[in-house]
Amino acid sequence: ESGITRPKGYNVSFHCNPEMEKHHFGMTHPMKPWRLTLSKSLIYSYGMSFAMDNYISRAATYEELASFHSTDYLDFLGTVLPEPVPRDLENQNPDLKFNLGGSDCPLFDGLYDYCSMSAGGALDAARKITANQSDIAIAWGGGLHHAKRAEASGFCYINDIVIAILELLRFYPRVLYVDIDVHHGDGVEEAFFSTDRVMTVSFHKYDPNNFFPGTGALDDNGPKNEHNPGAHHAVNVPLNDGITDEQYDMLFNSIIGKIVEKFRPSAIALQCGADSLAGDRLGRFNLQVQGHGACVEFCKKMGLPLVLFGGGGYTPRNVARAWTYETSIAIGCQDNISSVLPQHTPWRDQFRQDTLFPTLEQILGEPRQNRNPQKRLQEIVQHVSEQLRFVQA
Ligand code: ZLM
Ligand code: CA
Ligand code: ZN
Repeated sequence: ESGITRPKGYNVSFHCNPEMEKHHFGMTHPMKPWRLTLSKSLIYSYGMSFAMDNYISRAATYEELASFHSTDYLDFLGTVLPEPVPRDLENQNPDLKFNLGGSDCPLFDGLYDYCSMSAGGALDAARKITANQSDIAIAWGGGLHHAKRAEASGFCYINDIVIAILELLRFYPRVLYVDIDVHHGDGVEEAFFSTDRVMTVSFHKYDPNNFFPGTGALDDNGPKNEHNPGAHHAVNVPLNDGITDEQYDMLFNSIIGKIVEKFRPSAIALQCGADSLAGDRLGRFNLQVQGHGACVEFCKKMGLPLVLFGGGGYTPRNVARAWTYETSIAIGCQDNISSVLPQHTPWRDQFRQDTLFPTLEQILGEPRQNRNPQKRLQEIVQHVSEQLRFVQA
C-alpha cells in the first residue's frame, strides 16, 4: 500500500520496547522517553515497518549489564527508590551515591526497568548483526553515551552502547564508534580508552566551562602513557554554535572516510543523538534533518554492518523527523517517501509544520549565528589526519 518494498538480500531490523517509553524523568526534565513513541508512530505512518524486521526487545539481564557496569552500582540502581516527598535543594545534595538522584539523573519509578530495556534493545540490535541476520540494526531507545562503569551522568544510567560494542567485539576484530549527539560521547570513549580494537569519534559542541560534559578537546586522543594500545584511538571534533549541514557534511565525510580507510573497522556503531539538530532545547547547532541523515547515509555507504542508536534529542517533533528519515535511509526508501507527513500520522499537530524537512526559518525563526570559521574546520581535519598516522589496522 505504501509503495515501500523490501530490497532482496538487504535486511534492516528495528528494536524497540513500548514499555520503556512510558517512563518519566519528571515533568520539566528535558529527557522525554515519549519522543520514542512519537518517532515510532511517524515511522509506522510511513509504512516503514513493512520493510524491516520489527522486534519488541527484551530487558537486558543483570549479567548483561555487568559486562560493563560494576555490581555495586547495579545493586544500588536496582534498589533505589524515588524519594516519597521531593527534596528541596536537590541540586545541592552533597552525598549523591553514584551521581544518582540529582536533577540530571533523577530517581524515578521503574528506573531499573527503563535502563535494562534501553540496554536490551541495543544488545538485541548488536546480536542481530553478529548473527548475520541484519545489515543495519536500529535501537532508537539506546545511545546513552555518558554512563560510566559505576556512575550515572547526563541523563544516562546504563551505557547500552558500551554493552552492545562489547558484544560486537566477541565477533569482530575492530569496531568504529561514531557519535553525532551534540554532547561529547565521554562514557564510550573512556570505556575503550585502553584498547586499539575500538576507535571512538565524537562530534560535539565544545566549551569546557559552559557546555556539558566539558571534555572532548581536539587533542584528547586517549592516554599516551605506558604503551597504551588505545592511544590515538579517540578522535574528538570540538565545534562551536551554529554549524551548518554543509560544514558538518564536509567534516564528517572527510574524517570518517579517512578513519575507515586507515582503521579498517569490521562494523560501525553510530550514535544518532538528535540534539545536534537546529531548534533543539539543549543543542546549539544549525543542522537540519537532511544534514543529520547524511551522516547515516555516509556510514551505510561504507558497506559494513551498522548499528544505529538514538541518544539525546529534546525537541520531540524534530527527534521524530530525524529518526524517521534515518530509518528510511537504513531501508533505502528515502527517495520514495513523501516529504509531507502522512495525513493519518498520530499527534500530527505536534509537528507544527506538515513537512519532514522544515526549513531553518520554520524551525528557528532566524538561524543561530554560525561560529565555526572554515579555517578552524580545516585545522580539525588536519589534526585528525596527523593523528591517524599513529593508527594501524
Ligand atoms: N543542572 N529539570 C545530555 C546531558 C546534559 C550539569 C547544569 C540541572 C540540563 C538540564 C534537569 C527539571 C545526552 C549539566 C544543569 C538544571 C548541573 C544538562 C531537570 C534543565 C533541566 O529543567 C530541568 C527541574 C534539567 C537538566 C536542563 N542538564 C541541560 N544540560 C547537562 C546534561 C545527554 O544528550 O548527551 C545523551 C542522552 N548537565 O550541564 C549541570 C552541570 C545540573
Ligand atoms: Ca557527540
Ligand atoms: Zn546530547
